[in-house]
Amino acid sequence: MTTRGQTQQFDKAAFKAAVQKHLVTTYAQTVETADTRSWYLAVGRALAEISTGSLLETEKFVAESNARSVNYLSLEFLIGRLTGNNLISMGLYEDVSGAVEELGLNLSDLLEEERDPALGNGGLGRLAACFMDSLAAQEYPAVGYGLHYEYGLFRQSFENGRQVEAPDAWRGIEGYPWEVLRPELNQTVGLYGRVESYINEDGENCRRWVPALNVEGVAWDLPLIGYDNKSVYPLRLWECRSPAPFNLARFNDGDYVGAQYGQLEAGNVTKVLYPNDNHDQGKALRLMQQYFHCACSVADILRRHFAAGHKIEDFAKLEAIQLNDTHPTIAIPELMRILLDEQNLDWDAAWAICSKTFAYTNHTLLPEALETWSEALISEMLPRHMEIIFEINHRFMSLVEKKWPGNNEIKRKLSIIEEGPQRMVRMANLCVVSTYAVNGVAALHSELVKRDLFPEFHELFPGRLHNVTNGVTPRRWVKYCNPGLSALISEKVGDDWPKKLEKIAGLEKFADDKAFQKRYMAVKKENKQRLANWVEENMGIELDTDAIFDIQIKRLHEYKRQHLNLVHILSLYHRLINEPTFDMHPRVFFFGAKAAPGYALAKDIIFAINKVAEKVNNDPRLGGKLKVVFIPDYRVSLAEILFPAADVSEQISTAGKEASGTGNMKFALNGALTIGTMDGANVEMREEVGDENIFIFGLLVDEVQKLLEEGYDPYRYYHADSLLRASLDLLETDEFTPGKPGQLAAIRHNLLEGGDPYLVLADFADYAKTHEKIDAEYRDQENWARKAILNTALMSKFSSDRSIRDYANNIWNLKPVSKK
Ligand code: DL6
Repeated sequence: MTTRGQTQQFDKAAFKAAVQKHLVTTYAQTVETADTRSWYLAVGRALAEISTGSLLETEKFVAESNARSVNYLSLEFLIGRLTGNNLISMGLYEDVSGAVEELGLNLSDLLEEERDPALGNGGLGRLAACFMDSLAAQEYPAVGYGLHYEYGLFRQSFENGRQVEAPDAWRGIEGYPWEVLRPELNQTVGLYGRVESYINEDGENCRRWVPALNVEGVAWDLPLIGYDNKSVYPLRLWECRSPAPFNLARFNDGDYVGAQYGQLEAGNVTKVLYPNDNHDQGKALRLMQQYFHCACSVADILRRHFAAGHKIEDFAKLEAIQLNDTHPTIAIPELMRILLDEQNLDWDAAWAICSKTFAYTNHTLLPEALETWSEALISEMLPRHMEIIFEINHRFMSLVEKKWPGNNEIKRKLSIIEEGPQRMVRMANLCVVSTYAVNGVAALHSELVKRDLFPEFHELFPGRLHNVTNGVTPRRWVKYCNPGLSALISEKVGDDWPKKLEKIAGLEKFADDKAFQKRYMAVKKENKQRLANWVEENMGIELDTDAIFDIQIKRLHEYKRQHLNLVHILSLYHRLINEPTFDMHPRVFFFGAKAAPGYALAKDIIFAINKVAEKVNNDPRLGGKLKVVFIPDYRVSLAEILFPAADVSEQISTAGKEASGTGNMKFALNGALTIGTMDGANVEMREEVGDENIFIFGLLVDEVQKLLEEGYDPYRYYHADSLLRASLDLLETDEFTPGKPGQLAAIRHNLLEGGDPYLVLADFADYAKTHEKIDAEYRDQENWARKAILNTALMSKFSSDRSIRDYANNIWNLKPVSKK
């Protein structure tokens, strides 16, 4: 019907016919009965026909070119809506817009019908999505491997200010138009059972796993469409099903419910995404998810390898496997098991392949996020894998003994097995021991990985620890979400900046150009209006777009310190009411954040912000100067409205706690000025934009550590600072919860009696002072425009294309393969 790429013509008539065909044959609607959603689905299917064809061609092309590939294993891919972004990558946005107009439809309305595939929690999952986009845009052969969750991250609503969670059936009942089932790729995955010894044909003693239960892995492919090229790679998501529809013996005995047990259990494995962010829950079902994901993915990588005619000995030459955090670590003993027990290699040969295949990305230093699994659980569910882990550890301990003879303390620290009442397997240690490269995600984070998390590993394996600073895709995060700014950039630097972000540096010379400043700020104003309209329509709150739009959007976590932001808002409230001479430029504080359902304090913080919002938004004494908006159900599609509308970006984590952040990059690229600590990628952003174009405050990593070592006393700050005291004390009153004092007291309690583990009070004064500086600087609009333009112009380092090139050159040894 039509194909993609610059050299092919879009066949409008054929496309319209395909849409109408899908409307009738796939969705059983007619032109008369179809609603907007049916039209969106039909358009999606018609487009997916094009991309699926290209995906199959690319698979064949990559296999035939004997190219090395990267396999990106991640339990999360927070891809966001695909249709609009894919249209841009395919170069068909205008054409399809015109085609659907001829069908009497509006493309923007259709795009709004798409539900966000929320297959991730936050930064880690979104990073994986940006990386897939950049791999495809630069034609690095790649397959993304993930899970086909039936329910994505929960939907959030507020009831009387409190978070309420609901299931997120992201595919709808009709299914997701972009995905395609690949039945020929099904895999069988074993679980539980026992390991037996046997003697093979050559008289050798061997071990093999006899699983007690098998489940089936069904592959769904989503297209990863290369921007302005002809490559389409698969994002392969595994769904767990029972291999038999039901137990026939039980069924014949009349036990209809019992007969379906197997099926119900298998379906549970990929039922729902775990809603944890930076927290390890250690639940058996989660381990089953991880193993299921790894078993299907490793088997599929081997299938591709053999199908292309390659030998097992060449596996590490042709395949790199990147582990996105420790969640897919069990892929390491799984590959070893296959090499030893199925490919019949000896240990050294198997280890030589395995240890040259895997690389691991660490995304956090927080101890509670470093995964451990009980040895008992692994032994029960994956008995052969536990044997292999013991053997890896045994050999590793000999290496440690050689390096530090007789030093049991170091052995205890580095061992993959943590001794204690219940022995635990440390997945991060297993990763560092078994991979050829380990990387942190920003320069500061990678230094702390070396210095604080893995110092002995760094000594033992020099050169294994790397840094790859994160990045974001300029296609989704500027071109698609900010069309006004995109047009302006193209006009000044040409229109190839979405794939060569270095080009935006060309804007720097316009930073002082008054006419350009005006146009740049006019775009910002339009974007603020778009957000204000959304807020009015969906939340009934009227906003003034002359106010400073100050935005903090990210998962809710104490270390990210939304409560520091809240205490500052309380201080402004206090001052507006009690200090007659206090003046501030009108400001709207936006929040968007989901709290893990079991994280009580995070939920209390959401409740408090909502209660404060109710009051300040309606308090006539404030003269409209202060507004607070908590956007419900924050997700990628809302992020696409929020990032372009921000004047100020809040990146205020306790120094040393945020590995990188990527929202910080999206904000700055869209011209928001950052208020932030010297944490994560903020440090490198400051290097790029210069100290005068970013608002840095707060304690440095070493100061944080020193203060905690010396014995941090939050009361010291509370007693010394009357504004801080007054602000915190408001949380004890019924000011925001009329007739119910103390409803918000948990936060104050955590910050005072609870010891304030993330040093909110220690950083408050500097934070408040820095906000005053922002207020003063914003009043000079030309000065602000200049800084905002420079932020856009100086962000090219933070393109995920650069991150992927760093991985390709320094870790994966991967070359682009361009499909003509
Ligand atoms: O690297 C992506 C992203 C970073 O930008 C964030 O700073 C970091 O918090 C996040 N880490 C996680 C770890 N989750 N677990 N487990 O989400 O990674």
